[in-house]
Amino acid sequence: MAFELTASMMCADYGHLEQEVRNLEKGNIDSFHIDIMDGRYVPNFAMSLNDMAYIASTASRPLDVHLMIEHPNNNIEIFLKKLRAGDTVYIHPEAEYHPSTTLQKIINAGMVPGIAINPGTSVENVYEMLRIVKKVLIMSVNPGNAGQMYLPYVGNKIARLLQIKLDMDFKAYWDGACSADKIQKFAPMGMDGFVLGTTMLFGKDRPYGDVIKEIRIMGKNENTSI
Ligand code: S6P
Ligand code: MG
Repeated sequence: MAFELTASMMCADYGHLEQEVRNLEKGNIDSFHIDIMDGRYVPNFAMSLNDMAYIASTASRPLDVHLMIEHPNNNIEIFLKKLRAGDTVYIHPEAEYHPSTTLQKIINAGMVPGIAINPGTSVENVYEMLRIVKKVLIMSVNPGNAGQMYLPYVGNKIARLLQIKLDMDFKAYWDGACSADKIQKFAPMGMDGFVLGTTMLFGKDRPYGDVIKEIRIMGKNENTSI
């Protein structure tokens, strides 16, 4: 089953950001994952508006913007006007009083609406929103940092979400500590894509194209059903 690979740009080399974008595109990455943090919703600051806007102006592939900010509804327009139609914007439902209002703003701006589900949030909590969104980002680490350990209790929820997905109109993506065994297990189960960070893609001293090609092959190998 085909699946998408997206590069977590908070892990990229900021001294050569344009070159990083070019090399990733040459290596056939599908999209660029942009982790925006406000130091409140998560205890970190990673990327911000200008980083996102620069990559949007440089990349020809889509952006996948993961907003880890409180009350995105208050200022989401600032982000939306720097993006291109077809880019994805994920919000965290817990960070918003009325997440469906914010999702509607994303839809109205011509972007793809998504929600990110934290490890401690159950599928039931966000169930109605699954009818509105086109993408669900399943956090397999607590949001805020790259280079963390996978939280194994998330595995049960993923299987359930992939089952629900069969009757709804969203795609499911993995975010956090994505390793070879996760791709081998969850791609054949129906996971639509994976965010690649320090675990598999960045800082490996290997051409991105070689790593990406290998990952695409390993995702086809096993056949596991839900
Ligand atoms: C975490 C963030 C993620 C990370 C990604 C890094 O708050 O949402 O997108 O950047 O998980 O990957 P890795 O392999 O370093 O965990
Ligand atoms: Mg992310």
